[in-house]
Amino acid sequence: MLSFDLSLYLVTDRSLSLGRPLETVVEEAVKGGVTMVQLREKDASTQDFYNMAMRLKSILKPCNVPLIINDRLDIALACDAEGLHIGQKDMPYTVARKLLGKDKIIGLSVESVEDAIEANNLDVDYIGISPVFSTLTKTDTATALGLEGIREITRISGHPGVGIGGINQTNAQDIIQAGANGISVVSAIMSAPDPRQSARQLKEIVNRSKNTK
Ligand code: TZP
Ligand code: MG
Repeated sequence: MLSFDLSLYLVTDRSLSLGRPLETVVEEAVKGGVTMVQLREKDASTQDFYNMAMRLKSILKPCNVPLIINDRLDIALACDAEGLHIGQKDMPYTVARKLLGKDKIIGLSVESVEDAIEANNLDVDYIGISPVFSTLTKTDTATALGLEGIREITRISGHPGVGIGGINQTNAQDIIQAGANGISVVSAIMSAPDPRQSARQLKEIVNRSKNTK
């Protein structure tokens, strides 16, 4: 499997990019230190999603930043992305692994301690712990887990974990100190006036928090 770094994981939503092209925001974010990118564009047509994936791939490949595709196994295969991120109600993990092969990264969202216990039976590459805090970016989430939830899940999980939901410069440190290997953000970068600067700040906080853990 490819090596990867969950420290600062950008999840896209082009509707939050303040009119700037998705590619520009992602490129700036990578210059600021983003370590992984997940293409998550829920309302895109298959063709638009595929085209966006190919464009992001050409930006990310030279920087050695893995491109992970949300939910759409067909698109992950079609664009030979580095991986796939699935939720509890998406393609079953074992089927996704069979189709993608053992060399790809597969991440799974867990929304409870029970989900995390079940994920221990699967050789997923990481878990997305979701949502840590409630967020306007995704309103159909399970109940927010809070820092206590992150602590419990990272304690019992056998997989590296990244927190998602309502994370920004004010609380990134708490997420790492609660045991996560990284933070995953949408609006804190996609909607930032300066995505490069925002990514740089978040990365510094994560690195500093890891060093003092
Ligand atoms: N999954 C759980 S919360 C969320 C996703 C995709 C959205 C997080 O967005 P933000 O803007 O970082 O709170
Ligand atoms: Mg999904």
